[in-house]
Amino acid sequence: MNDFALLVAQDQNRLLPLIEKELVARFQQLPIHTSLSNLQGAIKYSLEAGGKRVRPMLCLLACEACGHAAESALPGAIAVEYVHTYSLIHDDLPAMDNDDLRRGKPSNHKVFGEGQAILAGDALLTEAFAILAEAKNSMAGSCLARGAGWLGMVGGQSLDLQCENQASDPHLLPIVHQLKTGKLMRTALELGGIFAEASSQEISSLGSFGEALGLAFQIKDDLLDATSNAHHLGKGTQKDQQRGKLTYVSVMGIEKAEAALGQVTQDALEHLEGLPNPQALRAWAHHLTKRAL
Ligand code: GRG
Repeated sequence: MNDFALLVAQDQNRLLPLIEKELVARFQQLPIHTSLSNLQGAIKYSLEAGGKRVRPMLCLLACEACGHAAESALPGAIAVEYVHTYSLIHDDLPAMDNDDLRRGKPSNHKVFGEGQAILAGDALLTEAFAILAEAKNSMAGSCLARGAGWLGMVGGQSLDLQCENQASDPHLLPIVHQLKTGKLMRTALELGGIFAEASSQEISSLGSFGEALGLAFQIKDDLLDATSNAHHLGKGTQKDQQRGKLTYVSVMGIEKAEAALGQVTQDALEHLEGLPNPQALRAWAHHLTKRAL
């Protein structure tokens, strides 16, 4: 294990139990009416399906990077993972990417039906804003709305759908990725800074780091989609290629996509200069862009 992987593993051992406990806690109670147990089951199914928890980890580490205890950013970490989980449930639906497999298991709608899957996503999105409202942090609420909404992830998903049905302009590719993946990653980092009560300069640096890291993460995802198999990744592969979707690999080939990944990662790292305690975030940037899953 290299030094970066060791640091990442230490962070995971320390912080993942905290995240896992809080993630399901809000959906653990008995539903008001027993008929709601279907919705509860659909929500818990996706929350407990074993995601990497990259966004909540980065949120907590951003808080520490600004000199605050990670625990203070827990509402932000949970809210961002709820939004991420909703986006994956909706992304797998037949009207979107139509994927039968997610995280090595049947997609939410394959188990619970399309209606329940849509509602599980809706409930997770709503709950994310409830957490931030309960934390009485309106800056956090508007930050999440910007990252998740029509000028962020939802806008990116819309542009992605639009690109599928027309001869796509390769120049749109970084814009789709920046919105679809980069904006929510930016939000995860900014929320850490907001809960740390960091300066606006620090929050902005964290956000720029997050957005660049999101783009790197997506380029890596394109590379993994082109070069791995479904069994290894736990989701369908080469689907982008089959659907004629623009990806970094389809636009520039594997070698240039790898070079772009290196460059964007470097850009991301530069935004960490000047933060009080950036070592953990630096290690995560290296770790995520070298990941095999
Ligand atoms: C449906 C509104 C709406 C948005 C969907 C996130 C997204 C937008 C689509 C998912 C498809 C995709 C490949 C997005 C790029 C971001 C990405 C790599 C998501 C997967 O994130 P991971 O690897 O997932 O962090 P886990 O399973 O580890 O949580």
